[in-house]
Amino acid sequence: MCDILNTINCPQDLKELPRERLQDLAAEIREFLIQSVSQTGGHLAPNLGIVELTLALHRVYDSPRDKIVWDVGHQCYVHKLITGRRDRFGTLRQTGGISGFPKRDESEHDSFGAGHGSTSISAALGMAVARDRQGGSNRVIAVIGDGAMTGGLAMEGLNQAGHIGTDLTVVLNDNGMSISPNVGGVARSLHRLRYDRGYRRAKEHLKGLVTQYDPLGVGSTVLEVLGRVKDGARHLVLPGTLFEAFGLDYIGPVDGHDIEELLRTFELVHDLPGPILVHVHTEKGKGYRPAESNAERFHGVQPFDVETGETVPPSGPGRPYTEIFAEALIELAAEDERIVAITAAMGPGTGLMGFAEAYPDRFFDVGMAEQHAVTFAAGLAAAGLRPVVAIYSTFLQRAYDEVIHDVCLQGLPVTFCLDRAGIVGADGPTHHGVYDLSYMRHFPELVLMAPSDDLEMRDMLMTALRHDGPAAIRYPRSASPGVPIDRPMQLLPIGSARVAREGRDCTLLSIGGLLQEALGAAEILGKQEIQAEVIDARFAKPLDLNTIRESVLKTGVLVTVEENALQGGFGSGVLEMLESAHVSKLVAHRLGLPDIFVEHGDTASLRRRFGLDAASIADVALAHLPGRL
Ligand SMILES: Cc1ncc(C[n+]2csc(CCOP(=O)(O)OP(=O)(O)O)c2C)c(N)n1
Repeated sequence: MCDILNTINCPQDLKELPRERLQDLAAEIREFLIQSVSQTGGHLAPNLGIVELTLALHRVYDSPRDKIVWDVGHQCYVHKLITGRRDRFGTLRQTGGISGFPKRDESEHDSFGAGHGSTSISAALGMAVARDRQGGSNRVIAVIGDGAMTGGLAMEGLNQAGHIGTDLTVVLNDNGMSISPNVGGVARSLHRLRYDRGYRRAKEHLKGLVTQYDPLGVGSTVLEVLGRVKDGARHLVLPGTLFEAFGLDYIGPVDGHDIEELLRTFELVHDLPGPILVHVHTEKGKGYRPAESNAERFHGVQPFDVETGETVPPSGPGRPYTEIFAEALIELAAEDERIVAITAAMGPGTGLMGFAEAYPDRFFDVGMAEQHAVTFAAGLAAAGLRPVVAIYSTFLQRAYDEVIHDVCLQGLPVTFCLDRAGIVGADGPTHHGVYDLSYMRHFPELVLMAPSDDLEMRDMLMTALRHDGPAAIRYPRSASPGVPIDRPMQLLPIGSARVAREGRDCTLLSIGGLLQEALGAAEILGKQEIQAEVIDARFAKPLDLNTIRESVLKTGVLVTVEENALQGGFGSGVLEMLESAHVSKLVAHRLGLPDIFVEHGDTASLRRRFGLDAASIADVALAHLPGRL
């Protein structure tokens, strides 16, 4: 089935393959990807769409000497397959296995790590400038999707690339989709380019022009001649003016599933000087019908049945916090017209599509532009609305300054809903949301919360939206404990913790979803006649000094539990507070994530590894009891 693919162990093997066999190889790769990702889960649709493009790049360019920089990096599976990782592909995203993203320490062909979007042009430009300074002659190619192109960072990269003018190729992989259909002015103009009949007529006209310039048909394709046609003629017919305004030469659009056209294009571009943008049209999910008809669902997918495309729904009592948040938001929005919701290209992931349907004119997808999302929200709040910015914890890192400078410093009532806080599992270190307690805890004015169950999630959202200032709620990817929603939402007193279980021997103080583990630890300790007091902090800021002080003065032993980096995290905050309050007679231990980047893998195993499960918490508490130290 994979007769050709099995012979490709490095890009050189690909170069030696007869050109006419490349299309067959593409078909084998698609089949391989569908089968393999159906077992491991992963980013299927983006990879199915980029098979021919990846083959053409590796055929024409000379990796690792030439640098191919993947934007976001979720579309690097084909690249991994042909750069020596086919045999390990079954371990994709599994504990100890290969990563779902490019990683510099995984292969010399992964020239730059990624996971977050819009970085490729800046990184590739850096490599190009370093090459120039070192007298090198290698080529540098950034491959960026139309979704990632909506991020400001991409525009900043283009701006400098045009200014510097060095040799750099930007390949725009345009499939009309971010995770959902792409949005915004750039997307609209790319869309027009794809479907506008006037444009297509103009392209035909160009063919005529080409014949005039090239009557003998020496270079027979439009693209070959484009490189030689005078600028003026090109401007007449090609609406690549956005990129040309930045100072890049524009070539395209090219059919991204026509391997011959791709090869001819890159063979031409390979030797052209200066910064060039090659615009490639692809279809997300190409070659697998369920993914073609629902590219959004197959953008990133859990293991699925190849025949039907169905995934196995997660089992267990709880529900995703995302869902609980989304329902509560719709309820609250019904009573308060000032509430509006913002996503940065993550409508489905953040659960906001129901809100978008219920209140289409109160929903804003701003593209992959977290910084803009936050300052846009600040503007909305400054003018009287109550914006909710729903962003994954890891992506809000992008907007650190905007949260401080535009929101908190002005005390504006923006609610940040940080989904996927904590360990996220298979996506790994670029996506774990394990820094937000650290990076938000020191913002004056901000109220920072984390729910431990379904009811708290709802109460916190109401509390945030009624608070006359900035507030943030961080919640995990893992399911809630499934507490029945049997009462209306309630306002929580700002900065109030809750004693979840009384005890006298030690205090287990947890924030967020790990409360269940802390309660589990208390059960284990109870069997050994040790009475642990368990406190659900609820607020990481402001902290509840009275409740915490009272408990530790009683027990003398404190264990803090958080799914966040220990550095500057929740536990650090508690110890700082106790020190300021001169509570010094206690034995304290902080549980959380150590000062390393946590790899990808199964969430439960990662929690165990870092001591965040009930048994480990109980062990730590035991070890710190008087007489046991
Ligand atoms: C800064 C940032 N925001 C959001 C995301 C989540 N995300 C991952 S892929 C993606 C869409 C990418 O679309 P595009 O660049 O067009 O690539 P395609 O999947 O279409 O190949 C988004 C929004 C991210 N990775 N990084």
